[in-house]
Amino acid sequence: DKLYNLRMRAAQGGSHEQGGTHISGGERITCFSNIQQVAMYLLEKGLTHCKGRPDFMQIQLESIPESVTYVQPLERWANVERFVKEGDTFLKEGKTVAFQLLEIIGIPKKVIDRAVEIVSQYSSMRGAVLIDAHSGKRLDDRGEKGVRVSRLDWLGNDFEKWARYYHVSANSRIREALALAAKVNNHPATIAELCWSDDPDYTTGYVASRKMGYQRIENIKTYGDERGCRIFFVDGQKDIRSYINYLENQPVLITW
Ligand code: PML
Repeated sequence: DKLYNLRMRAAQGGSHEQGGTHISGGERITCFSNIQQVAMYLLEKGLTHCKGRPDFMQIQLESIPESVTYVQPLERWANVERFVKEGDTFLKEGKTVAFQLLEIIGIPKKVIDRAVEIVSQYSSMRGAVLIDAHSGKRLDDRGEKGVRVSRLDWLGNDFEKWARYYHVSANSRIREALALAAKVNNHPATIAELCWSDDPDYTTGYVASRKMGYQRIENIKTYGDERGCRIFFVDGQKDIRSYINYLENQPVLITW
């Protein structure tokens, strides 16, 4: 059966191109008979974002001609609280925990500091910043826009099955974050991902990698802070153009 990608983006103060502030975005892959339902879901997501009312929204439908890649969710799933108790040296503030995890994965401290400094130059980023895991140099040339990971979703009810198995509440935020982390970390050029939300009310973020799975970190940012962060630490030896093409264009369905 033919598949379709639906993509939503919403902004305030004009469109993104006009310099408006990005407030919400979303991606889903669906079959033809579910397009309406998925479009409603994205419409609601864009309208009810806590950052405020959008005055620009775009929902785009496209058919997916390329063959789909099926990817498993990251193997390990943990709330770092559990990790903290096991390791017991990590009884620290969220960001410190995140940076220590990244160091364990193999990202040098100066690269982490440089990456966070690069992201904090922008007030509202839509996409991800790609950072060379060895040199700390930015590898994409997308400025404030960043690289937007697109064409991904869970297959059928697989997220609900996964959530039931792990006793995780089946909310859409975790659904989307896990799918994105699975797509991004499935590519061999990704070494690790660091993410926290631009939603001022949502202070949980994560560090994801093939090495350590998806590690959720509470209190990774201050309540009320509207600056999000999405950094991919990348093996700079790999072909970056084909990596970006994978992130933006390769359709991926997460199966469990
Ligand atoms: C976002 O929705 O903006 C990113 C949220 C990342 C954390 C999701 C989680 O609770 O595991």
